[in-house]
Amino acid sequence: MALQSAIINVMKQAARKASIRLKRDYGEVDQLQVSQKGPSDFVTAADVRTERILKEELTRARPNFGFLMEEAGEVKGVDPNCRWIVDPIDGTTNFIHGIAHFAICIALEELGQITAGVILDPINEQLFWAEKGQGAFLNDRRIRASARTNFSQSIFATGIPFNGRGTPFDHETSLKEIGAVMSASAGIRRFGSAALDLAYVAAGRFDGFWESGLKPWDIAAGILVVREAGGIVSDLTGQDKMLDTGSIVAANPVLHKPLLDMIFSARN
Ligand code: 2AM
Ligand code: CA
Repeated sequence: MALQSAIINVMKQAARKASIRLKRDYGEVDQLQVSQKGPSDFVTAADVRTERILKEELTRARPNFGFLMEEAGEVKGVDPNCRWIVDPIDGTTNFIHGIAHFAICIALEELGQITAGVILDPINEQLFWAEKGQGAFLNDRRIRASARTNFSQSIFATGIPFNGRGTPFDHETSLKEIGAVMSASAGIRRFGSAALDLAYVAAGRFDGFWESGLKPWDIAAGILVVREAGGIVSDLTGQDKMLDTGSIVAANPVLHKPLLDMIFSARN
């Protein structure tokens, strides 16, 4: 059983509490698929409600901390050094389509450093979590990035731009990246939740993951979970500026550089 601090307990409890209603909402989405309007408005309401529950729970436990949230944006706290970075549903498109692959994400940022992260897949009851210096866990089990060293036997996840996201240049660039990696690897996966892609790298399921155009709440928790699982994380230029640039390359220690180099040369 993993050692847990008070703060990680607060984060897990907030995520679990928010997930109860979210799971019920997800059950209803299927019913809405047939209506012409579709479930989008309903899902937006679920998103906002989930975020509100998370904010209430986290505020009750740490009244002075600030927030950076997908829906409500930035909320300054009394304590300027500590803030929660929150994504109520990462993988919203999956949620809308009744695909059971989405997550609630909470990260704690202290003095600009991510010190704790929680990614909860409520449908599959998989809670990925990490605290700085304490290792990474899936529920109560320690997880580690994969030990695979052969690129051609490795699986890589990515996210690709879609209608409404990214410029034509981004779409073309993404195709070049995918072209390079698909020819050299055992396959590419596109599951639609950057947070769970990172969690799967941490658990050794994916050997690596890359994506551009992401927001801090998509990746903040996952960056720490991957690192605490022994993986390497950088942005697309190899720097530690993922939250600023929105680009990310995460992989096990052997495959990170080959993946980064491959993507970099495919783009340029
Ligand atoms: P979301 O579900 O919270 O929107 C999938 O490629 C990843 O991209 C998901 O983590 C998804 O998070 C995120 N994403 C989807 N649309 C986005 C947008 N317009 N801007 C930034 N990130 C987006
Ligand atoms: Ca997200």
